[in-house]
Amino acid sequence: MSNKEIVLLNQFVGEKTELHGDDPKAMLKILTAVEKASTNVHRTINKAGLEDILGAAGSENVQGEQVQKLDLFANEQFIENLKGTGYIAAIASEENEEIITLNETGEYLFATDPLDGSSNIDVNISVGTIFSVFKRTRKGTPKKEEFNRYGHEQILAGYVLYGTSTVLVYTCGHGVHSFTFDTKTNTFALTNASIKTPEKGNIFSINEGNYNTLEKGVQDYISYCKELNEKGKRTHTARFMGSLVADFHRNMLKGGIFIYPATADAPKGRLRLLYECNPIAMIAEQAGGIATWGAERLLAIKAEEIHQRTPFFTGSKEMMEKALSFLTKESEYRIQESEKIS
Ligand code: AFP
Repeated sequence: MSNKEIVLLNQFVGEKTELHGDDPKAMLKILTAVEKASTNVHRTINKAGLEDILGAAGSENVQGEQVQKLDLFANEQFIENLKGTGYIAAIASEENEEIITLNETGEYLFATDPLDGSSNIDVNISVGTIFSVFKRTRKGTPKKEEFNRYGHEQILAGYVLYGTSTVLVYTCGHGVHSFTFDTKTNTFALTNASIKTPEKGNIFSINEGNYNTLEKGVQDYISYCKELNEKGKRTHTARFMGSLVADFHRNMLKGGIFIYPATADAPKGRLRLLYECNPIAMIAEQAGGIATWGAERLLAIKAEEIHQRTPFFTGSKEMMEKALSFLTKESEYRIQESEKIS
């Protein structure tokens, strides 16, 4: 093993102020809180099976999904640590129907899915935390409507992937940087600055269990991915873990496309705009990829409510362009949404 120079997350954020927007001090505080919360989540997830932390907590969240004990633990960690910064006015979390006020004088809003993919925890598959930060446009008691913002207004977006190692990835609009958790020192160290996703790729990630309920354009794209080349060999490979952060992270590094379109069960898509798709879309764009809801840039959508869902297509430029070329203009959902944006 080589002895390369170690740059810790707080050092990187503190020193490279030009990469951290208008208020680098606030970004440092917020990212340090995210680091602390995700360190606790990492430790607890790693004890899954040994302690009574697996399984359902016995309630449903606002999406009607079974809340897992670890969902609640992760939610508490982010709330507690962000409260301590003084910078966050309110949090919109997947786990809470209403926003949670942290500090009325805080200048920022935080949206999060504290533990995405949590239905996978019991079977030891990677999960993630996804987060997004907006600057407030008003002062005083935070209101839920303040979260109704365009994705392109995010000033910080990121995720933590609790995988074979735990990795924190973020952008403040000046490149995507990733840090790996060192279990010996309990710190996150820089492992990849200014990540760029390959322009081409061959991984397609979609839940094909939904195939028969998908619009024809998406079905046709899936068939295209399954075509063989002139030598009779496959042209693409399929990967879908059911854990957005893990699926996206792999595709960003290797080149691929992730699709969660509208389905019969979820006519507006399954994933949440504010705290799943927006942050991932900002990372995707910053890495040189594309993110859309099917017709236009995802970051051009203005949220109408905190738990809003959206269809989501993101990935490497060439794969995305090909996929979008299959989508017909006739999709009713797309026509309605396009009208709202234009
Ligand atoms: P859970 O957090 O309920 O496990 O959902 C995970 C998720 O939001 C996202 O991470 C996956 O890509 C997607 O749902 C999987 O949904 P399907 O089970 O419908 O494929």
